[in-house]
Amino acid sequence: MMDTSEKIFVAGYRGLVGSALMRRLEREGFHNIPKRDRSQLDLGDERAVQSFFAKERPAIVIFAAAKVGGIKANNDFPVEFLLDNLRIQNIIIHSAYETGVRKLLFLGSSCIYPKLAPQPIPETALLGGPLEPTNEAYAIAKIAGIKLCQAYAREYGANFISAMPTNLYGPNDNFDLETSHVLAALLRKAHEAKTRKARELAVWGSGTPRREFLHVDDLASACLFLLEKYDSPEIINVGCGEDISIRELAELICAIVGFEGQLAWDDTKPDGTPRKLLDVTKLHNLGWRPTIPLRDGIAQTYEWFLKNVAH
Ligand code: GFB
Repeated sequence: MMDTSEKIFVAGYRGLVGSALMRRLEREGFHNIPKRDRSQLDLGDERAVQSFFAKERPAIVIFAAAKVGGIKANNDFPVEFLLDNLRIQNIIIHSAYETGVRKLLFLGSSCIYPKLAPQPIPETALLGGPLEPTNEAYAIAKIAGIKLCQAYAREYGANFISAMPTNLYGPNDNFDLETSHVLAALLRKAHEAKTRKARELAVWGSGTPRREFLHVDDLASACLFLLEKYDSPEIINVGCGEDISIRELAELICAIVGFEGQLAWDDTKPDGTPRKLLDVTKLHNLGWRPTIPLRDGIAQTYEWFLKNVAH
């Protein structure tokens, strides 16, 4: 078991992933968790981050800080997705090495894999073919982060590991329709369509792409599991092992929200990669399983949305 008095720094602690990690760590009894919000510590400011690490000397770092977004934001802002992510990950990984961090967990994304990777996607598919163009910039930044962690492990013996989560959702997700991922966007759209008594709900693309969705509390549980049990620089996938089509997702969300109108498909918007289902054999063999069924997770996230966003 990990020692709950160890100092853990969660970079990006207010985001979807970071806030789930904070809930989980606090529940497990960890109490030595330095918090700095954006106004106190700019993770893109190298000197500020270095002096934070030198002063706080965390034993463990979880890297959950990133510029993220859905298919449209990724496609519209490749410069920011590449530059901001490279900058913050380079600064934090290097500072962690310099101050002797015992273990670092870098979080990547399932979009690091080739557009036409074999399905379900094994870890060995990395760099086996061209990337999906809509999120190439983000994927390249995340691949660079993986490679930097592996380089610190190989060259300097650092215990820097990397996990690749599938598409995530849950409390503190981004519900802005221009920049959000599909699940949060459709929850909001279905809620607003129901409230306005609209006849139609606009869904992007063709509805045929397939995606795998993991509740962020399950990801937080997997992260703690990996911090305890996994010490290899080889990447490891984190998913639930099942995917659904965007059409099925939209229908499920409408049923949960109670919107009874029609779906209207907007084919001016991109589909992105046709399928993205992770092969989670490696993590399953270590003994970890998710616990939150998709329907329950969406219902719980809708409750959170009603209390915190829609009010
Ligand atoms: O979640 P999403 O934005 O990103 O879109 P990706 C998934 C699918 O849902 C695409 C469709 O086929 C979208 O066209 N979709 C339907 C919608 N309606 C909507 C909507 O209202 N909003 C959104 N956003 N999508 C992201 C990457 O890819 O996945 C990131 O861009 C990251 O880099 C993330 O890796 C996990 O799954 O296509």
